[in-house]
Amino acid sequence: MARIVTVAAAQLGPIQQAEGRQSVVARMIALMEEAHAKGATFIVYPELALTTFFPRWYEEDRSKMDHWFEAAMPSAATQPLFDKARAFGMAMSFGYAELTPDGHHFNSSILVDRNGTIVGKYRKTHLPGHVEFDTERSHQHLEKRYFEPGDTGFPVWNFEGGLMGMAICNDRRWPETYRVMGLQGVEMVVLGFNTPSVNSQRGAEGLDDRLFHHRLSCQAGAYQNATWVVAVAKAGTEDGNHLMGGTLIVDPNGKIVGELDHEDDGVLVHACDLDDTVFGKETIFDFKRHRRTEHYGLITERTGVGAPLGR
Ligand code: CDT
Repeated sequence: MARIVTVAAAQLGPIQQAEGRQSVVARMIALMEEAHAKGATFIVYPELALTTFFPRWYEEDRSKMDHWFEAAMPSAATQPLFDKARAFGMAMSFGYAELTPDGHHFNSSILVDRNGTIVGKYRKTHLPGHVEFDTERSHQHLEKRYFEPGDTGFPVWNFEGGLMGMAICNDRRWPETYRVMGLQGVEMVVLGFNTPSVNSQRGAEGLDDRLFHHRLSCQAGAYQNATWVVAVAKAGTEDGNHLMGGTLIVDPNGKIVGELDHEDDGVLVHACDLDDTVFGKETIFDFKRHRRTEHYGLITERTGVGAPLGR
């Protein structure tokens, strides 16, 4: 029997620094209305959905960036989104900058059930970029300055009738992200991203390459773990800085079943059958039968290559 999750990947176009949370939440609600009209029961928004991608801006005094963070969730500004989701019976996931009561800063995302209850939280593990202002780069990417590495690991949740996991942006490039969830039987991974369309350290790596790496990562993660992957962009030009689009949904066979071709607010809806994960999980990626853990120790023992070889 089919286990269908009709998911809406809700891409956000650019959010300028001057745009307030209330305005962004109104845009998110408009996307939710469209998703509901198209039959979706689960909506996924991007990483840091409520604000501009602020880690591109350097600030000497880190505490001056706290206004980009949410000290409570739901907050006054996001409560209307939670209310609308509950009224529609719509489950949702979105990313935001989290400031904990004891002063920790995380790049987080949440799973919210159809009653508007937060049932899962994930904190980004693989923070890209750098800590200090880097004059060598064409633009800054200061996630390592403003966030701490997440402390959640990669849990999966019983959610919407299946096993659901979350990742955030750069996490999607790392096979470990999917495999840790795959080893818990994950059936759908949802993730948001803010990806500059040019590599700040290699200008020749532009939009085509960036989209290629994005698709490659999501498709490989999906196929090698027999899971759906829903990847949602914040896209377009934010205060002169371009973020690529490429919101897409990948099936457990690694094939892209839908992709947005613009950089504005928009939804991509697909009825995902979680039972499509079964064939891969019971055959070529039946981990229990085929994995050889005796040879994988380096994966957790070592972070990087030891001595540089061959040069
Ligand atoms: N937000 C985020 O993680 N962006 C990264 C850019 C990496 S370049 C320093 C990404 O992986 O898309």
